Amino acid sequence: MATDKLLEKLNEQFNNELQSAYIYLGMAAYFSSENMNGFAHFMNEQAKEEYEHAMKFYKFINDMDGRVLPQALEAPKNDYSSFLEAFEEALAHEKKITAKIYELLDMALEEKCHATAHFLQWFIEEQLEEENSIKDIIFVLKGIDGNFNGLYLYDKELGQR
Ligand code: OFO
Repeated sequence: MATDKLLEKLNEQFNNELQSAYIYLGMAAYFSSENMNGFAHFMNEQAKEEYEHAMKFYKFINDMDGRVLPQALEAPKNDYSSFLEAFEEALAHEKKITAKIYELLDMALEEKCHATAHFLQWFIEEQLEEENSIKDIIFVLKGIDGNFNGLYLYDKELGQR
């Protein structure tokens, strides 16, 4: 059974996932305002995934007889100097989230809570995938180097997500 300390940390992560959704929604709104619907679609899908991640924590906290405590979210940034900047910030954010998942796993292992350690395995893989998919986009955006034609074509590709 999870300790109160571990349940509190799981709750924190539930809120972090919602905050991630909100950050990506802010980025989607920025891309929409730039008339790049493929980029906006990509970020809206990302926001939906983050909500699903939060709901995995929601279910798990309940399964562990804890109580989910939603907290206030911070207003996300809604303007960026470039598309590259937005994705670089997304990568920096995901790295922070990965570190939080690792901390959570460290705590679960310290407390010998195998159910939590097992639950977190999915997130360890997911973080690796997310970081890598953002790195791929950053690579392409660096190549495009702000060129409108390049962005326009890449927008069509990201719209396929
Ligand atoms: Fe939930 O993976 Fe991103 O933050």
